[in-house]
Amino acid sequence: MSQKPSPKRHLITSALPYANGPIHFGHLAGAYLSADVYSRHKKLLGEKTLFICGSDEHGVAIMLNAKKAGIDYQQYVDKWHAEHGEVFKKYGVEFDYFGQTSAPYHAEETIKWFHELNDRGFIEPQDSQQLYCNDCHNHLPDRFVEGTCYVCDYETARGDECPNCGEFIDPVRLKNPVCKICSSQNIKEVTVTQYYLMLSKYHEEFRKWFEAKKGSWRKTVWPYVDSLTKEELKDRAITRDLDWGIDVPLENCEGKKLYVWFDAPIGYVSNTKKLLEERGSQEDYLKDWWNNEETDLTHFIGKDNIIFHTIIFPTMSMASGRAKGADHVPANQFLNLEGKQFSKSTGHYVDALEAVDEFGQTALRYYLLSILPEQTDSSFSWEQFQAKVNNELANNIGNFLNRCLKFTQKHWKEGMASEFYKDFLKSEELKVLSEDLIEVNQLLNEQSFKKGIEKVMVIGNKANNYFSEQAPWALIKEDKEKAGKVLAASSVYALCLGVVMQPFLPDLSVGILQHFDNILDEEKKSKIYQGKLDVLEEVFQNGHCLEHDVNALVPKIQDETITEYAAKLEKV
Ligand code: B3M
Ligand code: ZN
Repeated sequence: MSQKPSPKRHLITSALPYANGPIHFGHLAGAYLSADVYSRHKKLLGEKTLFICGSDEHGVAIMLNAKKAGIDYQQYVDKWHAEHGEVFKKYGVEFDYFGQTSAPYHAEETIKWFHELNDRGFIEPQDSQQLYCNDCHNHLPDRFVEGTCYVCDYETARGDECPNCGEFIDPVRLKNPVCKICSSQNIKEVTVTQYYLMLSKYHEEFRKWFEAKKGSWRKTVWPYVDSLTKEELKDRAITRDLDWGIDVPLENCEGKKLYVWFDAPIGYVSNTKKLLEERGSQEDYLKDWWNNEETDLTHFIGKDNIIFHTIIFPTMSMASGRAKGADHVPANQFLNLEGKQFSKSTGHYVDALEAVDEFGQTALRYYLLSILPEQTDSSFSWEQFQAKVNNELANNIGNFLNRCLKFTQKHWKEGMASEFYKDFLKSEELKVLSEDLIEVNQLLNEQSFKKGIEKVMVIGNKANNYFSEQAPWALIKEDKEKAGKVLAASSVYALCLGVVMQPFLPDLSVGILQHFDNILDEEKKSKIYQGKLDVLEEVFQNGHCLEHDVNALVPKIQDETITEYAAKLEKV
């Protein structure tokens, strides 16, 4: 069987975070870190790649919190947008574009989608029963109303969903409804016209597209979507009576806005357009990217966003003719904190910015990647964080790098001649190293990120064991040339580790590769990354000299610090 050729372009998206509260480890592990690894991986392979994200800035939850904070909506979302940008930067999550759905360019794109769907018969008006507050004179869609769940009797079910039983709520059926804007219970039912996305009309086409994904999508995703869509697709209201959002672009729709989940995923597309414009690119965001069969489209999301990314947005894309459906939706499960859900309100929570300032990007990325909830929920624990960082990263890899580079610099100040590298570059060990690198590539191509970082650590262990077994510090006393060869081999390991770590631990990678920047360029780096280690002959053709001071690359985490962080959680 011939191998499928690698797609020409990669369009990678991470769920647009709501501009409505802090980003925590659960979000990072859910939709951002693996996407960043994937994007860096593809770029390192030299493949055309765009990594798109932005803030999701509409919807009732945001309106409620902005009202509570006493600031206008725009100010409120701008503040969260800026803070999220900072978190991503500190964690090394490097989007090509991080836009805002409140921006005019996004409304412009969203309106095109609306018209296209409307013209093709996929949007229809329908009368529906809604709640209206007689005291503050607001319509009460979604979270503007709370009441007792008609399925499980939970007392504070929201107008869109019951947090207790998960029921998709029809607000008019809530018992004892309360207005969340003014706390009034003086609520009436009114008949209002809303516009619906006629998903039912696309059912057959949808299934044709969806069934082709069987076998390639995760087991936590495909069967779930299959069971939801086998019989029919339900039409969904995509308009609301609100004063924040994108205006419904039809006549007689004053006061109506598009539902946040209609415009949010279009943010991936509008942000791509904006990016290409800002880069002065000749490419067309639709023809060359979103509507191009040569594009491989991956949405990185948490499991609570599956329906929108596997059913509704693909249908909007294909039915409108503006974009292709997703190729992969590697939805992650949830990450907990010490076994319980993250909760800012109860204080069972870690401030991601404070943590990264304390522990650094490398330690946190390492631990979070090694516990990614790819197949099942997982849990962040301070004790395990310290153990993994200290034992696996610092003692093992950090220690190897430090010993290898320091020792080489001390004894070969003027650099090491190319002869020293020759034996290792023809050795069995090098072949194994090449196979290991290829395996990391394959794991990342399959979007298996946890296994990917595990494999990187296997390479690190091999390097560390080689160094310890060969004991160059003893060897040098008897046979300097032999010790030199061991160190040359060790620096080849160090270089390969620095390269293969780049997608996972970019900061540490930079720390390692700065020692090789005098013999490396992007093309050679890409070859090493792909396990094409023949290139090392050329890399080391004139030997190698360590020009920069060697500093400890992976600091250990002290017991006191961990105790302090763990205690903060126990207090609540
Ligand atoms: N903002 C939900 C979330 O942050 C939502 C994702 C939108 S992706 C188009 O969980
Ligand atoms: Zn009210």
